[in-house]
Amino acid sequence: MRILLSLIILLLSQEVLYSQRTPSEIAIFNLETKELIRLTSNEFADEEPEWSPDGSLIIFDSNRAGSNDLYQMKPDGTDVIRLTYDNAKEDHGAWSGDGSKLLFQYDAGSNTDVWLMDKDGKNRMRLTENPARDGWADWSPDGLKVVFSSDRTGNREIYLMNSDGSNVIQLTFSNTDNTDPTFSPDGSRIAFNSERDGNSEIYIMKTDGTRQMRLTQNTYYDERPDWSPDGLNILFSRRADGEYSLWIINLESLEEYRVTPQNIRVGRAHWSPNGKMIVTQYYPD
Ligand SMILES: [Ca+2]
Ligand SMILES: [Ca+2]
Ligand SMILES: [Ca+2]
Ligand SMILES: [Ca+2]
Repeated sequence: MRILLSLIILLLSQEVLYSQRTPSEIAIFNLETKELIRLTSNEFADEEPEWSPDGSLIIFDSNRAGSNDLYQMKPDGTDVIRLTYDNAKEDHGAWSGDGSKLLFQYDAGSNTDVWLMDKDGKNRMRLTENPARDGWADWSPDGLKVVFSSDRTGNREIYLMNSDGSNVIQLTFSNTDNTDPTFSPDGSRIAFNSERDGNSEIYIMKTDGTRQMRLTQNTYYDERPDWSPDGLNILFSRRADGEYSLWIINLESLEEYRVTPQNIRVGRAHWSPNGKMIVTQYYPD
């Protein structure tokens, strides 16, 4: 009887977990062959993958062990290692330029903050301490600065701080949501998305917040920019008619094209260091 009861409770708690996040997988899309290779296969939400700077590892987050945690694996999907172990929600991992550290978002239930840790999960350190939602963080290539998004003024704006959490500077002032900031490979600019012009578009700016420039202009929801390793293009997600696909825009010509076929449902994505592949969140069903 007790075993049966435990089983029912387990099934109910699993049901709650499933309903929190849509089941998804991590996959690699080859830009040359257009082949999609699936790296995970389970009923849990595997999300937000990012390739390590040397190409040897992929970090992602998953709720496969109950609470959301960060994991690493090899780019062939083997050697999966769990990096965080507590009941809080850890997600949105980002590699430092030298591959030694990870930024992540930590949510213990009340709000989220930006934390960092060594790539093996050791030496956790809190960078923001604010009742607002702070997260979506990315490093400058030299590791000295961290850019992040926070709703501490009421809507999400982009902020820059030193990588020890000191000297926080607000970069955007638009009264609409601005998020997903990411540094260019040469460290001179930051790409982000903003809803200031009606719906979400991709923007770039200098790292002091000046020279803000819109790249996309359409009625679709454009978000999650990621610079190509050569700095010439930006990969982003576009939601049209409820479906996400990946697009690339050229920074010189502003010409844009669809990367993934319309029948492949994808989410947040990042370039491989050699620029030939993309690792992405993928929805098989
Ligand atoms: Ca999964
Ligand atoms: Ca956790
Ligand atoms: Ca916070
Ligand atoms: Ca748009």
